[in-house]
Amino acid sequence: MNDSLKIGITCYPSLGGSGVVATELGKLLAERGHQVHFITHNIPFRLGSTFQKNIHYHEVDVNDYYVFRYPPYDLSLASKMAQVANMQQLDLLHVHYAVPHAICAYLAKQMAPHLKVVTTLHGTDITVLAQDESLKDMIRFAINQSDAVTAVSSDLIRETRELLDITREVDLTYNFVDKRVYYPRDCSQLRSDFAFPHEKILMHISNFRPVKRVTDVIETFARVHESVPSRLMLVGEGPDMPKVQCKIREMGLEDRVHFLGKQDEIAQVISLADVLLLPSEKESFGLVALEAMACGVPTIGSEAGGIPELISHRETGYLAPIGDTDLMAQYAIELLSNDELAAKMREACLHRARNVFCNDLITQKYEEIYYRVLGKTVTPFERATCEL
Ligand code: GMT
Repeated sequence: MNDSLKIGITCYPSLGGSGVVATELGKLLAERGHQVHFITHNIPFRLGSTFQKNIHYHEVDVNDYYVFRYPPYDLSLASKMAQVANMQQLDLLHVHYAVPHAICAYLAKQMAPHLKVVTTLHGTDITVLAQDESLKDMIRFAINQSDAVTAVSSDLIRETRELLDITREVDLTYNFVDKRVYYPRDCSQLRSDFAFPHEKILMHISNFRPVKRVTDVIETFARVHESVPSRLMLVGEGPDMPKVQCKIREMGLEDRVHFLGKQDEIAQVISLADVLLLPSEKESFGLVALEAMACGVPTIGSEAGGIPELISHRETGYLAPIGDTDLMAQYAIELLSNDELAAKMREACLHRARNVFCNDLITQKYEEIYYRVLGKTVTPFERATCEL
């Protein structure tokens, strides 16, 4: 290891792609010899509870004194960040999701002036929260005060600049997958529990929030099923679930749809699918489509946000305008009724995931940003090479 760092990481530990990316990054940095300190209100769910070398966990306790109508989580977090930064002599704090983490980091820095702050924007912290006039100025302030800012797609960088009128440099750091975890799993046995051999499997995985447009998944599936014998697997849970169940009943598809609820072994589950559907209204990147790609499964996605940077149209999946379920169904039928095309796309998926979005490349990019903000010149270390 050339120059190991002490890095604090704050993220949402129990939900969302931002927490997944932050935790996986922390694990990879620890493997590369850095000391990683998670500062969160719970153990990040992807961390697991087993001892891991170079990984430390600092729990944020929130004071709930009776005069508080709302326990001041943000202040407790900022205070913990500063304590850990001073006690452990952290070099930097990497916060994932601007609200409230970037502003808490700013406050912590006032109490630990040596600390550098790197903020990663993940999507809805800008596309939804920066539209809220009561938060907008604070988000802009936190971004401008960070020593480095990264965003998970070029589209998110564009939207951040437009919405917040920001001119500062923002580094592009795509989501990534660990190729040791995300690869095509053998699931021929398991598949027979869900579909007959002649049937295809379409899948959707999300938190079932309105932004995911899960009812578009049902409409698309209904059309596909008219031409191609198929099943739909829905993975995840969230507020739109009752609406989705209602739509499935209305369309008479109950016996063709399987609800799997929340699943941890995503690589295993995705490997069951022939195609993933991601018709989101907003999606700064679409981590789940990358997870699918790494398992050799193409995605039919909307043209929202950063999805077109991830999915190469007609090569690793298809892109359609938001809400155009007719076109999405047409693409699915084209793919599912042509085995040769499906095999070609599968290979293209594996190649793209491993070459463009591989863990080594993106981790190295984050490392370079850390060294830059710390003003450290490091001996050039071996460039990560990602390949099949
Ligand atoms: O998908 C979600 O709604 C969860 C959200 C989050 O807060 O973690 O995901 C965002 O961050 C992910 C990781 O960078 C991206 O892959 C998702 O595209 C992004 N979600 C949206 O922009 C809606």
